Amino acid sequence: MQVVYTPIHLAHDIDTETYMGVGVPANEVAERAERIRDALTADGGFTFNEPTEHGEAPITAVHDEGLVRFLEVAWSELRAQQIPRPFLSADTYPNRSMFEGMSEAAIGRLVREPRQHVGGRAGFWGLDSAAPLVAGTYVAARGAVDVALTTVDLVLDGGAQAAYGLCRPPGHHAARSMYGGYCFFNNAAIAADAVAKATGERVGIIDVDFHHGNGTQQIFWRRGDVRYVSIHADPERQYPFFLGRADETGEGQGSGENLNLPLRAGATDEDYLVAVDRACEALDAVPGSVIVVSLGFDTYGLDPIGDFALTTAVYHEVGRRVAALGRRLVILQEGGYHRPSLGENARAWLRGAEGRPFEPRPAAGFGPSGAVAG
Ligand code: SP5
Ligand code: ZN
Repeated sequence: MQVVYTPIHLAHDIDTETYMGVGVPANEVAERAERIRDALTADGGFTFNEPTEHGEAPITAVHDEGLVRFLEVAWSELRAQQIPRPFLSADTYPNRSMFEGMSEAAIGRLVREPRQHVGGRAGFWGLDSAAPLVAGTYVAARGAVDVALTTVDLVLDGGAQAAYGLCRPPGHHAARSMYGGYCFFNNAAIAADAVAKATGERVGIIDVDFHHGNGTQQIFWRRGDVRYVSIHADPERQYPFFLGRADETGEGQGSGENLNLPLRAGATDEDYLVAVDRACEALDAVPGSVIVVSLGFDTYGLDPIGDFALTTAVYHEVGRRVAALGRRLVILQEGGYHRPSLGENARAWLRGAEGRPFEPRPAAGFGPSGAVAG
């Protein structure tokens, strides 16, 4: 399988994030992508490509240009304002209750980017305080978009039946006018929009990250040309809390084009495959030749921030079932934070999608049960 990877992601790395106001070891670290790259290299069945630059137009096709400009200057603003922090996170968010009782017109005028304080600007554009922004974040996020769009090129122009973009930072929490959840630009949404425009066909997205892809849902909420289907932890108990429920189905042209399949804590391989079959049914009903996959491994039983119980073996089966739809696949990396298993899990999924046998590597320390060997 063709893979797209760039070391540019290394520019965005951090050892601490904040969780509910306290510094904790960062989850979304550079080691994640390096682990996956190493496992795919060792497998021998993957061909690595460097991304090509695709410019800003495909980004502003789905994101507000103000978000792009903020991310571009946020780090230098933090430094210029002499706020000594190892990373930027917001001061104040515009909680909707701040404007309670005001008209929608008044709220529309008030909720705007404050120009002079970077902590206020970050509050305006940000979803949460757990997406640390550092000196290399913008360059890395632009690199991840180029990885996604080069993966699209391999599928649309290069004739690949499936290709994998090792995107980092991930993207599915980033909305049209918002970053967050370790995400800055929505790689999968940018890719799906590019596919829709290039082919004139409808596009399906299947999001199998542990978390609901609130950003992707928001971007395509009113669009009839992109169907978004997501399997994720019930937002009653997990991030992003305010989107991802089963009754969110889209509006306008997008009515009926959004399908959320929330799962309980402790969801097993069997539970998961039932949801995968429902997701595949919804995608099978959409005409078109390309499906974009938002691929996360935070569904793994040992993931430090997830609460599902999936094993490495099920990833091979999920890849197989998604490929069985017979569409060309643009597979893009999202989350997954149990570093020791990431390479094996990615390898299993991608081998399944390519119709190759599972063949787990017990020497790597993680067997099909997900248990630590030895
Ligand atoms: C792309 C992606 O997977 N983003 C995930 C963002 C999750 N942000 C919230 C992290 C909350 C960590 N909770 C730790 C609970 C430990 N019991
Ligand atoms: Zn996730």
